[in-house]
Amino acid sequence: MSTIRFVLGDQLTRSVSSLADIDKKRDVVLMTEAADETRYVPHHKQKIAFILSAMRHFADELRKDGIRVDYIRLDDPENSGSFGGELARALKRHRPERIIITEPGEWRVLKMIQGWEREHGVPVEIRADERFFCSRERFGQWAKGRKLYRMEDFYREMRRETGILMDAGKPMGGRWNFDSENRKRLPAGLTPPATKLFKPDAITREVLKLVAEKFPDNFGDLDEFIWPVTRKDALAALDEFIAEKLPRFGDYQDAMTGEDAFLFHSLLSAALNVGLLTAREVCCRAEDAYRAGDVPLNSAEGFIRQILGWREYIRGVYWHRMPAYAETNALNAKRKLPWFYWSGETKMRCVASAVEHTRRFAYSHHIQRLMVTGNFALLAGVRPAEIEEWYLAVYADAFDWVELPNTHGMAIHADGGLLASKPYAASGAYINRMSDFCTGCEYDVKKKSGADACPFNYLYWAFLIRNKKHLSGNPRMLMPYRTLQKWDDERRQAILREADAFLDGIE
Ligand code: FAD
Ligand code: DLZ
Ligand code: SF4
Repeated sequence: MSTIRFVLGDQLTRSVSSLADIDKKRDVVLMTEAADETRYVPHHKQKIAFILSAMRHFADELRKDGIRVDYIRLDDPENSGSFGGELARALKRHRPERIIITEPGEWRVLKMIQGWEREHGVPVEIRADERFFCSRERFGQWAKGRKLYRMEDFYREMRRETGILMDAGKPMGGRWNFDSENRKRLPAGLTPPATKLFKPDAITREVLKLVAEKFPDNFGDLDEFIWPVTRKDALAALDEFIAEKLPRFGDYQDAMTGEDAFLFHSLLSAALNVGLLTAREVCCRAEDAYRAGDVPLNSAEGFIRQILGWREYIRGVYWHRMPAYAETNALNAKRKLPWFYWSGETKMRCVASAVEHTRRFAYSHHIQRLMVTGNFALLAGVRPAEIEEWYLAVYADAFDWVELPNTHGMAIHADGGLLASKPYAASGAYINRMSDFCTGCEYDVKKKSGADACPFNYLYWAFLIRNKKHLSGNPRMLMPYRTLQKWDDERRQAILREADAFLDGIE
């Protein structure tokens, strides 16, 4: 039976389920650069270039393996611009008896694919994406009957099931979690090793030119293109991370500095999310390095928890709760996204630095995303859909299944606490403790109010006052609400006025 095997831009794994049983003589792989996909949010230029270059390299690798690939380029004059349109054209060219595709990473695309059989009159088999440790069904079993989902519970089950970092049924080192040892500020004099960057080859250079011409007004720079676009390069990035950075990953996981966007982070999320690496091989490499005595346990565990724990958990929540998940707005957040998320023009040095890293590299690390840009959006009450679109657009690793729960649930608490037990709201003191941003900022992190006070300070208290009904009963929020209780009404009103004046000023 001849088959079209449709491979999407984030399915660039030779063992992806849609290619598992390919008949090289009769089947054809369809891959398409689709204008609709490049513009459903205003993607960072580097994100588009990364995906298109990785797709073109993957198509070449399949061809070298003797597989027939029908690859449609963005600038092909016949290109209809959509997955459905390109499938319709491919059906005329190849007249297959069926279509096989691995389930996509977005609810929006899944709905599209589910309509194809009816639309095109050809059987469509949608296969599970087996590149994750936890299937959608397995997550459903775990979530069943739980009112609240907690990553730590899920993570322990994943450790038990996979045996990763386990010894005779017990967690290695006698503890599940070494998070308390992973909160160090970067000490003066410690320079993180340079991050391996990849010199664009001819394919990437051609894509960079195409993106520069077709998307001149999109956010982001193309000058420093940092992403591995082949499996070979992604494996080299993994090797280098394990050898050079993983040993200190744990200690400085939460640290931030304006001097270095990458610190001890792996920069592997983009390669993982498009399929150049698998989660299993990355976790196994980290575990092996620990077993060989090359990295301490707090680093190996801290890193593995991000992938085996957070990444799998986030995906589980997405598929288990969509589409209703995206619709909630538990804190009734209504403000527009400030323009400085795009321009970087703000006196808040921490925010300006996160936006600068984002613009240069389509990257900022987790704590910048969560505790700087995410925290600001939470405190300011930015409308969920607007801040979610920003995160989906600006990061090379951003796909809906992973971006949405991280933003909607973890960063802005729009799911009312389904995913995180308390909002990640913080005043300037947290940012000051974990970074060097406040030194040299025009605002004073020690000041609680006044024109030169750190805006995170009064925004934090105003956020708590505004959301008292929703949050004061949360046992993890008792401390700040006890403090607030000691304030008289006039003081609370003054804070609200100051916060509103600042936010209105931005608008
Ligand atoms: P490292 O710090 O080296 O971590 C190792 C790996 O762990 C990452 O490569 C990633 O695969 C995984 N990981 C770590 N934290 C998470 C997490 N919370 N959820 C899922 N995987 C995780 N990650 C994305 O891959 N795509 C996104 O679109 C995305 N959007 C985010 C939006 C917000 C508001 C927040 C707070 C986080 C978001 N994250 C997202 C999670 C995390 O910030 C990135 O995975 C990480 O910064 C990628 O950099 P790294 O590869 O250097 O990660
Ligand atoms: C994000 C993206 C972009 C920018 N371009 C393409 C593309 O040209 N072709 C493609 O197959 N996929 C692209 N993607 C990823 C999709 O938008 C979407 O996230 C995935 O298909 C989900 O599995
Ligand atoms: Fe950010 Fe406030 Fe520190 Fe300035 S003082 S860098 S605004 S936390």
